Amino acid sequence: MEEVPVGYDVLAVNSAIARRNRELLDSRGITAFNVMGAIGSGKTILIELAIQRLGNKYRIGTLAGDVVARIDAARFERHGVPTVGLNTGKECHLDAHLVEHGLSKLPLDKLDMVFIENVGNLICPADYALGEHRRVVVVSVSEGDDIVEKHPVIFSAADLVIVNKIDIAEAVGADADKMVADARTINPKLEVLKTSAKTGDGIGKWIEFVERGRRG
Ligand SMILES: Nc1nc2c(ncn2[C@@H]2O[C@H](COP(=O)(O)OP(=O)(O)OP(=O)(O)O)[C@@H](O)[C@H]2O)c(=O)[nH]1
Ligand SMILES: [Mg+2]
Repeated sequence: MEEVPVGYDVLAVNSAIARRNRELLDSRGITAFNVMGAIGSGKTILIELAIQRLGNKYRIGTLAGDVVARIDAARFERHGVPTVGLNTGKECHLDAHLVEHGLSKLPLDKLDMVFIENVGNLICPADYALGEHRRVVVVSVSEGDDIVEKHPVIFSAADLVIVNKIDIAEAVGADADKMVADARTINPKLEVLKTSAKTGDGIGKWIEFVERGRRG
């Protein structure tokens, strides 16, 4: 049987474009955060809180990744920040090419930070570098407290893991400390925070991470 030649390595091409994105961001002095995580875990609200608390100190832009629609993009726009919505169609992750397109539409000369909200899931985004400087993974207690140990790959390459919605941990019978311990077992270098975007618990530490993560 004839073998079908594979024209190119998709991940290698992605990595090359990611490097180009990174060079572009570096040349403008912009720090980019790739915010990945489970569907509905709180990615958008955590970025909104960062915009609210840091928007008068840093010039922030956003890229809002979604399969379809621009609901999250509209949420960011309500804070008055430059935003580009990126629809992936059927794909379950952003890739560097889509981000390159998004960056070309942001006023990069007028920005200090870009938050990139990835598509909500814990599997596909892990393989696709976007050119970001910091990788954040958000999970919440409502996914069940075994969600971290079930998806080790995405946590192994993260800088920060946020276990969100701790205000409802008891109601959903989840042990947030177990989730924190699981993340640390996968990657002992990880920073791990417990937060509630509803009560404000731990949000100060998320903001501190963003400020520390900003390149000098
Ligand atoms: N109780 C509680 N609800 C929260 C918390 N954080 C977010 N939510 C709610 O969870 C829902 C999802 O929050 P989003 O910020 O939209 O989550 P997301 O990860 O961006 O969702 P997708 O982009 O759809 O994957 C919303 O109804 C939020 O109000 C929290 O800390 N506690
Ligand atoms: Mg969202």
